[in-house]
Formats: sequence, structure tokens, C-alpha cells
Amino acid sequence: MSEDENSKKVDPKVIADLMKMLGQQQAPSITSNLKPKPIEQYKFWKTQPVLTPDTPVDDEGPIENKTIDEVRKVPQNLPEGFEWTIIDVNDQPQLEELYELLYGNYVEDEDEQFRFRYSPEFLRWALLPPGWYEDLCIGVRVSASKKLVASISGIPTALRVRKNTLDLVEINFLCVHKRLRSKRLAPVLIREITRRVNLKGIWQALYTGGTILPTPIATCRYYHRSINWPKLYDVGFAYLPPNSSEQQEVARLALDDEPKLPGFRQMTEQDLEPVLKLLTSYLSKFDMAQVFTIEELRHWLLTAPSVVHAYVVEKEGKITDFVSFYGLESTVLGKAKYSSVNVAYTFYYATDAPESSPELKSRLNKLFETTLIVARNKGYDVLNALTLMDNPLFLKELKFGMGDGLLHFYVFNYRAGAIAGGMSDTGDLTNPGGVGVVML
Ligand code: MYA
Repeated sequence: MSEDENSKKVDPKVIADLMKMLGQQQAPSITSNLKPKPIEQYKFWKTQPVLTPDTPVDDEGPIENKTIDEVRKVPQNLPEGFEWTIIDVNDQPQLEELYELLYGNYVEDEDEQFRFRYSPEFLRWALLPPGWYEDLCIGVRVSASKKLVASISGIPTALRVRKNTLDLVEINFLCVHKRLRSKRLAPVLIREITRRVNLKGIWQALYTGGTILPTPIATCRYYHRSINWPKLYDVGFAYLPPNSSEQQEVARLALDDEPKLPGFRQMTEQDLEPVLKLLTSYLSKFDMAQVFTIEELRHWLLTAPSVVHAYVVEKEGKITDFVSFYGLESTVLGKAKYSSVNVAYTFYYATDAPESSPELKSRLNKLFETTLIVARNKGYDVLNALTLMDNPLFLKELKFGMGDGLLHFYVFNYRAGAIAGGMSDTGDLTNPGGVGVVML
């Protein structure tokens, strides 16, 4: 793009700031964060087996094929004064070191107002699913002080992309201490986890991020449903729409005191089999979806009651719907009355309402209205949802506001056509897309 063209483009952050000043909840479009730069401008990523916009995708499959023999047997070299470490999250002190690193240095929103605060219990849940590998939560320490200054992790999972199911790893918790940023440590961490994963005979990985890299397979947008509006307003998460008052906002967002949906109850161990059946059948319509075993489903829904909450709807002895959400605090970075926001995120759900039927929409609306009540009663301040799965069918109706954050989905070393993420090229809500996987 020429300088002239560049200078005509308005920075989306400027639009976002203006919209906020005008009392709107979001910027109108986020097009500039949707397309990666030309591949040559990614010094590291251009060396990796990832999709580029001109990769032909008629035949979906690996971009490169290697054998374990070809994989480097020794760790990547680190700069002088640093050393590799395996973070054993079963060991409380090491788990807390990881927590501290992320607490101070992990993902922030664009305006640097909030930072994810993954609790130690959350990290244990996220990093120890069935089949976890003990050498795939790795870090970098300062050799002299042993201080943990960087991390990256991988967990095994099965992901179906259209007709192929891939045994891959999900990569998460890539973090470099703020004082060590822009020193090209991230590519070393990525190369090292790739090497370790490859040594297990695994050649693909799923990862997500707000950063635009070559090349997303899908992109979704965040939506936010305020629950404790006065608190969200105080910390700068929610805005007062023009022509409204604080009381009017609270009234507009009010919820019933208790869930009223008949048959709605907490999920138990006995529900696992029917829920697995329901979820597997429901996810089969999406182009990209996680494939669960019963052990994995137990882990993800029932083993961390302080983090993840799962409910079913039972009618005449049959499970017709299920829903789950997880809690993840965000630290408030600016000055406010509150130091953190208690955020709930929609997780997996399923229903036996027929695909594309009006019933599907009404069932999901009831299910998530009830979820909002439960989340409020558990003390959550807001429910976040992406435009994945069938979420576009209830976001507007249930008063979720459009956020300015995007989440890009990437599959490493895999050639596949783009998958719709429930939003248009300008970031507006569309019909449900093909994403049936949720990452933490
Ligand atoms: S997403 C969460 C990422 N973490 C954060 O946002 C936390 C806060 N930020 C940081 O800690 C740092 O800024 C990070 C970059 C660590 C992100 N994914 O070292 P650098 C590229 C991939 O000088 P730093 C999550 O956890 C960037 O384009 N690459 O930069 C999933 C540039 O490359 P290129 C990223 O700012 C992670 C290079 O790094 C990301 O000090 C999935 C610059 O390196 C990003 N989020 O550190 C990882 N951000 O020159 C990929 C920047 O080409 C997994 N970069 O432009 C791939 C699969 C591996 C396994 C494969 C098995 C088969």
C-alpha cells in the first residue's frame, strides 16, 4: 500500500476512542485487524508451515510432511543467561510461578485497561486434560536468579476440520515478561514447543489470538452481556449510551431472580453419556469442531467446580439441552473502585432442536437467558461470548453488546479453506458460521 493510501486510513483505535467518547459501546468496523500483512513482512512466520493467502486449498491436508528422524533432538538455543525449564503444574510452587508470570504479563485489551487473570485452579484445569504431556508446559528462566520469565504450553486434543479429524495440540499461554519483549524470544519458544510436539509424531496445532498472523482459518468477534452494569461502568468496561441514564441501563439489563426454565438443573456425572451424545451430534454441523471422548468431557465440564459450570435441561428423563460456562477474572489496570472484574465466558453447549429451525433460536435464547441468571447468582459481572457456534442466534436478543476484540483461529501446518466465524468482513454479526471449538 502506498503512503498516500495509508494516510487516508483512519486508525480503528481512533474510531474506537471517538465512539467511546460519544457513548457508544463499540467501534463500527475492524477491517484493518482482519487481514495479515504480506507474508514477507513476517520475519519468523514466513519460515513456518502456515497458510498464506495464495496457498491453494482445494485439497485439505498438511502443508509439509516430516518424519521424527528429521526433528532436531536438542533444545533450541537461548540467549546467554537464560535456560529452559519444564513447568510442572502439579507442583503448587511451580503452578504459582506460572500464575505470577501471567498475572503480571499476559494478554491485555488494546486500551491496556484489563489483563486476563488465570487463577492457579484454572491453569491446572486448562493444562492437565486426559493425555496431557509432562514436557509440554515449558518456560524460560533467568539462569542466575531462576526467575520464570516466559512460557508456552501444549495440550493434546482431537479437532475435526471438515471431513478430517486431526490429533493435534492446542497451544496456549505464550507469554514473555514485559521487560524482555521485542527481543525475538517468542519465535524461540514457538520453535521449541514445535520441536517437542513433533518428537511425539504430532504435526498440527490449533491456536488462537487477538494478533493477526498468517493466516487465520476463522475469525470471531467478542460480545459482552453486562450483568453488574454499575461495576462495569465504574471500571470502564461498559459505557452509558446517549439518551440513557444509569438507572435506565440497570433496568434495561435486569434479569429474573431465579431460573424458570423447566427441567434446568446442574449437570452430574450421570449425565455424561447423554451429554456426550448430544454434543457430538450438535457439533457435527460445524466445519471445525473439537471431538470429545467421555473422559475429556468429564474433565472439561465436571472436574473444576470453581472454574467451570455445566447444566442440563431434562424433559421426561431425556437430556434435551446442555450449557456450560467458565469464569476467568480480569485485573483492572487503571484506577477504579474495583481491582478485578469477574468474567464468565460461554463454553460448550448443545441442544436437540432441529438444525436451522425457529425452535433452535428460541431454545438457545431460553437456555442463555437462564445461563445469565445463574451467572449473576454466582457473582459474575459480565458474560462474554464469541460469534462462534450458534451464538449469533441469541446475542442481539439477549442484549449482548458488540465488543471491539477479535479472536483469530489458526491451524499450524494445515491447508484448509476459510471457515465463517459468525461475522462479516466489516465485523458485523451474520448467520452462525462453522466454528465449533472453544479455546480458553
Ligand atoms: S495467544 C496469547 C499470546 N500472549 C500474549 O498476548 C501475552 C502478552 N504478550 C506477550 O507475552 C508477548 O508480546 C508475546 C510476543 C509472547 C505474544 N502468537 O519475541 P518477539 C510474533 C504467535 O520479539 P514479543 C497464545 O498463547 C510476531 O508476529 N506469534 O515478540 C497462542 C513476530 O513474528 P514475525 C506472535 O512481543 C500462541 C514475533 O512473534 C504472537 O516480545 C500461539 C516477535 O517476537 C502471538 N500471539 O513476544 C503461538 N505475538 O517477525 C504459535 C507476536 O514473523 C503456536 N508474535 O512477525 C504455533 C504452533 C506451535 C506448535 C506446532 C506443533 C506442530
